[in-house]
Amino acid sequence: MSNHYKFINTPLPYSFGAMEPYIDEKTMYLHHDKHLQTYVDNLNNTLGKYPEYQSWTLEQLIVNVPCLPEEIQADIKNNAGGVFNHQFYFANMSNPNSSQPVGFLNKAINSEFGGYAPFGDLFKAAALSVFGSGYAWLVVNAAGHLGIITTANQDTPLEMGLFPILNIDVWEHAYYLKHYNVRADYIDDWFHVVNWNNANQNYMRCFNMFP
Ligand code: MN3
Repeated sequence: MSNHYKFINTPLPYSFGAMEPYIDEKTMYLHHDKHLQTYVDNLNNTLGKYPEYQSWTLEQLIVNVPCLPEEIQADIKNNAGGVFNHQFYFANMSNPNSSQPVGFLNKAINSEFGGYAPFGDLFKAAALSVFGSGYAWLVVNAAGHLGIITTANQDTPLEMGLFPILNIDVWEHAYYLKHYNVRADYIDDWFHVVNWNNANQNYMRCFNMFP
């Protein structure tokens, strides 16, 4: 995806059915081609009327919302956030595997959470605690430590000065077709499709360890 206007909803690097049986093909299709597409379209429509912001990157738009004209602030916040959060979510998935955290991120999870299992429990509890629509995130904070946070709607960790490593979308559209109202089952299934290599690369990038 180009990182400024006109934003493009690039195809997923895997098939819609690639996360079966944990995340179903129809959900992946609707989530990417309909939900994410709508955020991309809405963002482009708004920026189409404001050429002065068309060179801004997605991240610049998100962190500089207060600098934008008041009449488009909510629009940009929701839609740029929606594009960022979904790109991040899809990039952090890979074909079902039983893998666990790898590399430097694995070491950090072990030292800061006491291992993968306690981390998983905390992350699941956070994802379950989101009231309404939102996300749970693994982030690096300003002190360089890992943390688990939740965000509402299409808010992002960027505007909080946090560096995102991994996220799970817990809006109902992310799981309702397969898991109905049982978000806990969706979270358990999602752990099978986490792309830990990508998460580790995010972590390394945060500390400039990534080539
Ligand atoms: Mn979503």
